[in-house]
Amino acid sequence: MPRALITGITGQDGQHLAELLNSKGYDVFGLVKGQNNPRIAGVLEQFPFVEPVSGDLADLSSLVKAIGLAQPDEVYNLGAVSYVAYSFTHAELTADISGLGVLRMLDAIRMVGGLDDSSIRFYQASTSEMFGEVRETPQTEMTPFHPRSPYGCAKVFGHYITMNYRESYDMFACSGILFNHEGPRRGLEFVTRKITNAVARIKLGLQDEIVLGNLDSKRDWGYAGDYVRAMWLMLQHDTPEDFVIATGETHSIHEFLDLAFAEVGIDDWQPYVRQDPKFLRPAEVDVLTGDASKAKEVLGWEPEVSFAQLVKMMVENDLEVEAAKAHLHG
Ligand code: NAP
Ligand code: G4F
Repeated sequence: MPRALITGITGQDGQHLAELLNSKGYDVFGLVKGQNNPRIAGVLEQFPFVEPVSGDLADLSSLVKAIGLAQPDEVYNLGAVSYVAYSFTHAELTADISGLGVLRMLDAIRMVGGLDDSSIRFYQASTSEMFGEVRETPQTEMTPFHPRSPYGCAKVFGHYITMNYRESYDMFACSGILFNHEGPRRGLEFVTRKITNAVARIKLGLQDEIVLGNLDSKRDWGYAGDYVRAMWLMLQHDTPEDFVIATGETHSIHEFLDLAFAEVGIDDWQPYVRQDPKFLRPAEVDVLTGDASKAKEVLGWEPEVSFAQLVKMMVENDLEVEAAKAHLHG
């Protein structure tokens, strides 16, 4: 059986990837941080096939130990401080975990696997945030980076150090430049889930309004379940290469609100949405649109869930979750 170690196992993508690899017969190991975290234990309960291994991307020796224990054929580095707004107020932490954490994991692989052993395949979770103030549209693997947040800057370092270790030490190390991807497991701090959760609660009479920041930004939103398939395909390819993963469509937050509210029968959402400058960022990424032609041609990857299906799936899930919670408490 192939063996995989996933960092960020408790996050949205970690959960989807763990399920995918389990369905393919992998032994799945998940890096978990902290000495006793009930939230993590709660998430892992849903994935009894995942073998937890203790470790933190801030601590090289813990990563060396985790690789030694898991003896993985593949490492998926999904762990990060991933919330862009938080990265502005926690810039050093973000640089440490989302940037230097990549270097530590690459070094841990070399230390355990042997300095010239390229047998462990490494996936780095790069991001469309690296394009930031975009230099061209759509963005491809060749588009120059111009990050607009401490998170984007940290990820640019992670991206280049992955490329550098591939070129310097012949490692099978590659990066997926993934555009925004969402789903029912998305954290409540991100705009899509914040909206679908609030829409469900408004429909159920549990909340009156949603307070948001910039409604004009546009994103290329896909479904997380489709995107983890691309991660796996990259590590099965003959050569380590970087790939853009995106739908190629861009939509505004206005459009997301239109579909989400329509799903619960509300045509005019204006009375339910308030804007507050506290949700504006010091620098914004206005619009992202990815070109995933390379992944389609080389890996045979295609997204399966459309934007409309994604919004519907998220609203339906939040209606179920919030109704169950209300029933439990009421
Ligand atoms: P997420 O839900 O925010 O999950 C982040 C994960 O990182 C959590 O499991 C978290 O663990 C873990 N983590 C945080 N600090 C850590 C540390 N010091 N050591 C080890 N693990 C740590 O993120 P996601 O949406 O699944 O995204 C997965 C990866 O893809 C991230 O690297 C993200 O930056 C990148 N990415 C995401 C998107 C997207 O649209 N979702 C797009 C492009 C790239 P705890 O639960 O213990 O905090
Ligand atoms: O949902 P967001 O916080 O996602 P963002 O900033 O695009 O980052 C996500 O996608 C990246 C890929 O490009 C990942 F690398 C990253 O880890 C993360 O998963 O914000 C989306 C847009 C922004 O323009 C933001 O300003 O929504 C705008 N927005 C407006 N009101 C809001 C809100 N964002 C949040 N989170 N909360 C609001 O109230």
